[in-house]
Amino acid sequence: MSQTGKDFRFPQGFLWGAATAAHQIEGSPLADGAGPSIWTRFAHTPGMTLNGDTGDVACDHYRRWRQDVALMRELGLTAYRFSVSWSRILPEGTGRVNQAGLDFYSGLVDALLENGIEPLLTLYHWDLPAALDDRGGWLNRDSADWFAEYGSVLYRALDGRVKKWVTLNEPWVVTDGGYLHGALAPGHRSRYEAPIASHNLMRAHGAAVQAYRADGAHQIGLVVNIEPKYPASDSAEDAAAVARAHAYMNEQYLHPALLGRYPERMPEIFGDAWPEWPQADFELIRQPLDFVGINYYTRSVTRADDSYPLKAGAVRQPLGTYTETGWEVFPQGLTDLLLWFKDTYGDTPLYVTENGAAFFDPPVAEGGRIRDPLRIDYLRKHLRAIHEAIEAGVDVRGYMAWSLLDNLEWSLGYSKRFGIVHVNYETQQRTPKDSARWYGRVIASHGSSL
Ligand code: LGS
Repeated sequence: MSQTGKDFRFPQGFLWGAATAAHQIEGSPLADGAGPSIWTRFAHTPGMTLNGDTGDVACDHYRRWRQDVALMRELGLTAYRFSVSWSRILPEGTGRVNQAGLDFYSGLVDALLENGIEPLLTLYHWDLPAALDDRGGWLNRDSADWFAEYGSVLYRALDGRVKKWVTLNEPWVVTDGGYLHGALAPGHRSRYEAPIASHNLMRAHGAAVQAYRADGAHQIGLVVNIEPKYPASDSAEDAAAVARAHAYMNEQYLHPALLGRYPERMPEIFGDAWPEWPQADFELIRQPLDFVGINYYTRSVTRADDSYPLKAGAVRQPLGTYTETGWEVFPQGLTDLLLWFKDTYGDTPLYVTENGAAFFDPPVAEGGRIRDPLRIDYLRKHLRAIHEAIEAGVDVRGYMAWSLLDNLEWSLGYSKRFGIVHVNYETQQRTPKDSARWYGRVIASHGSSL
């Protein structure tokens, strides 16, 4: 029972996990025959990441994975979401398979299963093989075939041991960061490229699901980052800005995947850069999904402005609480989103596949303790928000905290710590923060102690 007197027990079989991604934790990007990815290249381009931080070492998980699985077991996790680095498996992106790459993930999956931890495997968490970027990357329509080929190699090697597969992580971020605003690899800035990259990502998603139905027999889904948009005022301009921002971020990928069409406002946002798409593409994109994963961090209070090309921006809340990355803590938004999803798309099973916060953590205290009460507060409030949605009838089946370990936050380098476990980047020592111990107790009580 929690301090509020309410019992927050979660449904039987609810998965309690933590999430990571290959480029952010593994290190050794070129080991054992792997090819470079766009992130290896991007991070080694001067000026692209804070302090020039790269993923060359990261959390050295590629060599310390056994210890990391032991840590997960110690915390009592029942699930672990990780991603596979495509260019470890196919160094040129297509064609020749690198057995050593498959062996690495196969060993990891076996160790998870031996410890009673269910693996959730993400095929694409942003690290496209550099060889495929040289062929146009996501701007090339062939990318759908490349991705299905890569998926099939993994399905044949791991399906059965892995029973939950994710095609793409956050196609919105891949496109907005990688092709529209250029802050993420491959660093393009083009209103004309962005819709094409998005569309090909979704074609690739569809092709990988299709391939899974041939080569796999369990569950596959898509992970999107979505955030509710609330109007900054009651003006008609702000209402229109909210509608644009909502279509752009929340519906641009879910609509084609689940309804087989784009939201109507897309041409309004992209103007003459929005192409006419062949109808057959939507038949490929819209494949029956076994689940959808939602990554939730914050909300946006939105107003009309002259930002390009959306003409909508976020307004800082004077009374809000903000994390170290400048994102407002707003747990109610997660309940709202889960209810919105059910209303809009129906009863597809959902997982919260990422949720968490970067806060300034004090140094490791004597006895190896790290007090991070703000992170505990963040996680508790969001878990309660999920519980509220479940009580209201939304089928949420699991929760993955972002992240298991402090890690490489893309262009922001090692400056932001999201882990429930602290990583000392000099020694690679792992130290569970108070939040990790707290989460372990929540898991042991099935949520009752929230
Ligand atoms: O590390 C990433 C986490 C951290 O925060 C992870 O690899 C991604 O999948 C995911 O995008 N992550 C993340 N997203 C938060 C996005 C919030 C954007 C709010 C922008 C407000 C100005």
